Amino acid sequence: MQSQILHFPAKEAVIKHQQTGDLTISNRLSDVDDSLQGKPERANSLDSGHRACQGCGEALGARHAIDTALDATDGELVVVNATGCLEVFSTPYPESAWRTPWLHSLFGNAAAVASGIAQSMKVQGKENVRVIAQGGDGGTTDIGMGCLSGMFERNEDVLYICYNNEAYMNTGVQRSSQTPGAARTATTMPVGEHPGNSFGVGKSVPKIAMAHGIPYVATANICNPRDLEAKVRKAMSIRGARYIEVFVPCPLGWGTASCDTIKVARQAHNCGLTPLYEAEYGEITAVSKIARPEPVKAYLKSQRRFAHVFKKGNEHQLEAIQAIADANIRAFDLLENPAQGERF
Ligand SMILES: Cc1ncc(C[n+]2csc(CCOP(=O)(O)OP(=O)(O)O)c2C)c(N)n1
Ligand code: SF4
Repeated sequence: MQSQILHFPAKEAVIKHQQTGDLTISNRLSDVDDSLQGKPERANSLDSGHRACQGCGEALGARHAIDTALDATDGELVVVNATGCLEVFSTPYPESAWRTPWLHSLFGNAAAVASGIAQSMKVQGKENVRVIAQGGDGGTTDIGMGCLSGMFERNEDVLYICYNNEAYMNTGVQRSSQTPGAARTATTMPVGEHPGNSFGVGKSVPKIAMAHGIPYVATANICNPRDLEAKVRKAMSIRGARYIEVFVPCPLGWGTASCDTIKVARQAHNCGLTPLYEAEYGEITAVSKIARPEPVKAYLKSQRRFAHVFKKGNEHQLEAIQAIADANIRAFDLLENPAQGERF
C-alpha cells in the first residue's frame, strides 16, 4: 500500500491558548460559551458511585451527553440503554447511578425499545417527553444494526448515541465492526503474518445513517466536550431520527493509562483518524478542522493494543494506518492550515 506520511512543522504551528480554545470544559475568564459541565445547574445525570474503570471515556461521554440533553429538554427525558459497559457499571441491581428515567433494553434492541417509547408518548399527547437510546459500538453497529436502521428508516423521534470504544469491552475486549486495522483484541491477537485486526473491514455507521437521509448525524469526541454538548443540544432541537457517534477511549481495552484518556482522544482527532462532522438530511454541513496535526505514531504509541505495530517487520501496518488518516484528511478537508499537511 502506498502511504503518504504527513510532515508536521512544529515551529510554524499556531498554538492556541488551551484556556481560550475549544478543548477545555470551562473557563470563567473566557467569553467563549461555557460548557454545561462548568455550571452548578448541571444535572449530574450519571452520579458518583458507579463502577466504571478509572478514566473510562464512555462514562465521561455519557455524563456530558445526558446532562446536556436533560438541560435542553427541561428534564423531560427518557433514556434507553443497550446492554454493555455503560449499563453494567451504572446499574448493578438494585442500585442505579442514573438521576433520570432510564431503562435497560436487550443488547441489540435499544433503538426498537426507544422507538416504542417515542410512539407511546405521541399517542398519549406527551411529545414534550423526549427519548434517547444509547449503547456501545457492539450493541449499536453490530447486533443492534437492524433495529437502528429501522429506527432511521421510519424517522422515529429518537436520538441514538453510540459510545464508540472500538470493541466489545464489557465481555472482555472482543473485536467489533469498529475495531481498527492492526488493533489487538481478545479475538484479534498480535500474532502471525498480519497481527491484530485485519485491514479493509468494518463500517462507518455515521455514513450509513446519512444514507438513510435522517435529519441529523454527527460525530463527536470526548476530547472536545463543548463540541459534544453543542451537537447534543442541536440534536435535541430537532424532531425525527438523529444519530451521534462519540469517540470514547477505553483504558482497559486499549491498554492506556487511565490518566491519558483525554490526551489519547485528542491525539486521535489530531492525526485525522476520527474526523468530526455534522450532516443534515444526508449532506455534510460542518467539519471540525485540525488545528495541530500529529502523525498517527503519537496516537498509537500510547496504546498497548498497537504495541506490535512498532516491532521490526510490522512497519507496513504503521504505514497502512497513516494512509487511512491521510485519506480522511483529504476526504473531509480536515487541516485548518493546509501547509501543515505538506507531504513527502
Ligand atoms: C444477545 C446477546 N449476546 C451477547 C450478550 C453478551 N454481551 C453483553 S455486553 C456485550 C458487549 C458489549 O459491547 P459494546 O456494545 O461494544 O459495549 P461496551 O461494553 O464496549 O461499552 C456482550 C457481547 C448479550 N447480553 N446479549
Ligand atoms: S472496560 Fe472500558 S468501557 Fe468498560 S468501564 Fe472499563 S474503561 Fe469503561
